[in-house]
Amino acid sequence: MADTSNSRAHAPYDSKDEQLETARVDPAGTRLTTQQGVAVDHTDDALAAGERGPTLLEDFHAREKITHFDHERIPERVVHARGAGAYGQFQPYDDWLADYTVARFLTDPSQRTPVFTRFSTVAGSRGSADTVRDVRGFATKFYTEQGNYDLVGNNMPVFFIQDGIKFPDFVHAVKPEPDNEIPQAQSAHDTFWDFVAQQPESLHMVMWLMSDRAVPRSYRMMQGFGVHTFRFVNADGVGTFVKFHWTPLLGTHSLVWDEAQKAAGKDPDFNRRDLWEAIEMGAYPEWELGVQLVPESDEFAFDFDLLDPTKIIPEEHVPVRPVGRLTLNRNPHNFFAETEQIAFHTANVVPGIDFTNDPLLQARNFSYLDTQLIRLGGPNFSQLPINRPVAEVSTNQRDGFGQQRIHRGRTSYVKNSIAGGYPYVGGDHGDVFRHYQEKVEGDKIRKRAESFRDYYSQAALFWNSMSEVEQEHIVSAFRFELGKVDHTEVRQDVVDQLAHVDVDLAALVANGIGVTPPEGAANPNHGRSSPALSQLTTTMSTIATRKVAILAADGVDGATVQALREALSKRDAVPEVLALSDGAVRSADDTEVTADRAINTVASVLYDAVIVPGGADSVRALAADGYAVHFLAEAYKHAKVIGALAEGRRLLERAWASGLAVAADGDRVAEDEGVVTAGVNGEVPTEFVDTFASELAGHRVWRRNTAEVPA
Ligand code: HDE
Repeated sequence: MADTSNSRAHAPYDSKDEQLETARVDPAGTRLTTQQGVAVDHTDDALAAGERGPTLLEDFHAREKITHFDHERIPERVVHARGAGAYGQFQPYDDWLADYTVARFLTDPSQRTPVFTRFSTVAGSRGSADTVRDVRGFATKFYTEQGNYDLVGNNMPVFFIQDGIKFPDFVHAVKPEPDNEIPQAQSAHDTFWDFVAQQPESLHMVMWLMSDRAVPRSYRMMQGFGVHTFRFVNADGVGTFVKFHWTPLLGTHSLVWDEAQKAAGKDPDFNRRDLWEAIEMGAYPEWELGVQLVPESDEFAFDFDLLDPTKIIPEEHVPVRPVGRLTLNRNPHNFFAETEQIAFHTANVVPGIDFTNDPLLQARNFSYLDTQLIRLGGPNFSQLPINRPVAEVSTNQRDGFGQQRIHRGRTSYVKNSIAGGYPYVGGDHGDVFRHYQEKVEGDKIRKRAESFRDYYSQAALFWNSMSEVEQEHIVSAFRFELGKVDHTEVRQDVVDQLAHVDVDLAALVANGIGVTPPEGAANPNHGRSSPALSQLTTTMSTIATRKVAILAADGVDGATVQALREALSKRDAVPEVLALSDGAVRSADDTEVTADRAINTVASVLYDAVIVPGGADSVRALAADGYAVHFLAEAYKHAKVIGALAEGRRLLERAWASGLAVAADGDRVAEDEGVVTAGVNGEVPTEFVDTFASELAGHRVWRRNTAEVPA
């Protein structure tokens, strides 16, 4: 169980935790003071001239209290403002990577490096909802013995633009429009799609953004990517190109769009809460770090440029090789001090990891330090507890807002003789950072490399690699987003661009948004695919941490509920009994069944699956409750696994009859796909549990046709 209380009852988890402990404070047993340590015995009324008189300026306590409050906000991140984070550790499996890099935290299997990982959305402001259609940030700070290394990635392996100078344009286009600040945390508006139409290099990333990747079920079920091609450097100074991949051990899974929109209202903290709760219950999220390695001699072996961040290296060409395991196992104590004040920077590298000339990465190496200066108020932010390395820090940098250290001595320069030459400069390769030596020459020009010009091939590769249901989701997403664009010519321009990716896709989108479908393929689709790009290939056999709602009212079969709880918990799923009101329900044999929540305080979109146990009275009561019936109907609509036992099956019929499943011609529409039933009370047959679990492990019942089911 993670410790989130304020008092420490355990040994430090790791070197970073030990260091953080020196900064933690605990109000237990203390009395209230001012910031100067002066105790006060009255904090409810300001000092005033008489009972009904004016407040006095000399009330330093009131002034201090209000002044601090007035200054409690710092600028939110200009992008990735909304996020959540956790501590953990990274450990390599073995030392094979030592042939390629001198970075010890990646090559010494005895090292467990402390980390903090922050996940985020990109466009929304700090208070926006979690489940919006957006890219997700996946940033990890490794507090290594050789200094801090930050891997500041996303859950999609490519980016919208090729050169960092376009970033302000891109972000201005996707953010709320400047006249009325509408819409919040959405790309479904004119300026974003105008940008896309004008900037075809964004198309590959836009395909990812319209895919299910943009609505993750959980941060714990997301892949992560370093995006750029980076460079490893080994003990001989030899470089190797590298792409970083994070693979979640629970598989990569998403919400469906209708569900995501509803979850944004039912629980705006959906992803944040999920991460927090999983860690609290000891179900620590885990990812495998993998690398794709390309020898420098193969720099030009691909039909795209390795320096172009709008391209992937298909895994079928260069396999992802496993390196080690990231485990997140502790929640922060204080959101502001830790999650808000953490400062990531792509240029925080350690010996053995270096940059390439990817023009997006080069710009990031400027931007991330620069942005912290305004966000965290000056050049000493690396001394904030969350940002401090565990490696020894000795610089000649002094002064500046918020300096926390008291540097002794008379020298703050090198070389010096007065202070014995300290801090000394030097060390061996592998121990100190030495920039990779690369011969560079060229004219001073503003020009995009010709090798960056193919905007469409990999967008088509992505499209071709999707399963049928994933393709359907992409088409619907384009229709939804472009359907919110007022300028018809922008809609048309985007469709015309899509014709370069795939003419059928362009036509399907055009037909949904009232613009002209393309007359022919602007570019013939090359027909290639990369199976690794489909999320459906990531399904695991586990149902660990999946939330299963058990609907119950008075008269429920108590033994069934108990057996369900046990069977699901045994498989590490999270069963919750939902009742018509909080507290408990009386079972058919008059025992008490604890209700975890009242149905009207939650919604089906917050659960992965639902089961209705038997008990005639319980089912009758549920059938008479709109929330309960809707809960079931909506779960069905969102392709979730549904289970029903004995009389519980009648609630399905009620939900079907409620219009859920009656088509215009009066036929029953609901199929039994993904509906698992058993006729018994008092026990839960093994076959029922096995089938239910295997459907749930598949995440969703995609073979179920829900098109005619009302949303
Ligand atoms: Fe960022 N990005 N970015 N970005 N980015 C920031 O840094 C920027 C890019 C990413 O949890 C900012 O501290 C530029 C790619 C993440 O704190 C800022 C360019 C990728 C986070 C910034 C990019 C990312 C940020 C805002 C184009 C995926 C959140 C606040 C040249 C590989 C980190 C801050 C956290 C945050 C600039 C492009 C990921 C302004 C100029 C590509 C995960 O510095």
